[in-house]
Amino acid sequence: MAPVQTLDNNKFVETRFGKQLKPSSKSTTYDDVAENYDGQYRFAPIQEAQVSRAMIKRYFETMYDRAISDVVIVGAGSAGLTCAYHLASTRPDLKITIIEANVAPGGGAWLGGQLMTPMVIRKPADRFLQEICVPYEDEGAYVVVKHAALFTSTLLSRVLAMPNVVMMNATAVEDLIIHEDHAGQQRVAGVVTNWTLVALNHDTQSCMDPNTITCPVVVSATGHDGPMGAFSAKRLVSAGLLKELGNMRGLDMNRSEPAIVNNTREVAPGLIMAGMELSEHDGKNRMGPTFGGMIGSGIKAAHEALRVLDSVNVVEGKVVSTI
Ligand code: AHZ
Repeated sequence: MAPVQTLDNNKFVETRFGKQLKPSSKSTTYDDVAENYDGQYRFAPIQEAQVSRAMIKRYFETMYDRAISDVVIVGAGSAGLTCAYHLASTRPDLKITIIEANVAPGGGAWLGGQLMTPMVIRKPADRFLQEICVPYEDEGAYVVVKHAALFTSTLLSRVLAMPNVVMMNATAVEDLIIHEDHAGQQRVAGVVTNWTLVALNHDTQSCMDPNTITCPVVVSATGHDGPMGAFSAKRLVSAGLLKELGNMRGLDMNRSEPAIVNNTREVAPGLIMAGMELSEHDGKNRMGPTFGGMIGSGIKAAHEALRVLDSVNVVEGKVVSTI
């Protein structure tokens, strides 16, 4: 499948974590600038409008560009971020856009269980920790990262440093684009977005219309709880594409983790579901505070996305035929 548009490779440099943005070549010397901590620290001069335009230009150019993406990932928890990392590093040519409703990405992966800091990950998902260079203690069947935030902040920084990834946080997916495709099938063809603060206020203000991102594949990893948990699973039901929610079952670590990883799949044409959202869709057990299943599901979702992309022809973000 051809990417929607090619990325400008001249802007990037190869590092041990893959391609990263080159530092800007625009450097002006200001004589009166000084990094001096003896009371003489002096900044380069700036106009307020420069700051505004520096943000606005980049943000809205990015939005314009990503109105057509190759893959949209909904939710930047442990499953969504792992999917983004695997997908973006395997296919640096794909435009991957992450939409995260919260201001702070990371979902529930800033802590382990009952607000404690260590994070438990069952083998073989420890291989992913080695890949992204997160240290851990090996306890045999499982490993422990000293603080869940070490995992999440490392993963987040690796993902955001990749040139083909864009993340829009404080932005909610509040609906799915659903088209009839070339074969007459209902297909998820993108996402409907709004600022989260707007999405949370539809019952206090009259119609505040959303925006859209068109793409051939959506990966939904919105978790099972939180203000918008299991968003796409619930929308599939109300859109008539799923008869009813399976509803997440009680905690069983040994049943849950393999079930989530092995069932991560395209649940409706164009929509792959990953992480704990799948437990609500399928009626699978929860695992509580062990995160190997989220890593495995994120990687499986990336494989599924590539399988879908390789099986369709896409024009302007729309699937026009199968290969
Ligand atoms: O903010 C949500 C979170 O960061 C985001 N999200 C939810 N709805 C959204 C929407 N638009 C945009 N409509 C949305 N973003 O999705 C992210 C979900 O992260 P998570 O950590 O809640 O889910 P996960 O499946 O990646 O990880 C689940 C971790 C759990 S829960 C659990 C248990 O309860 O037993 N065990 C584990 C390991």
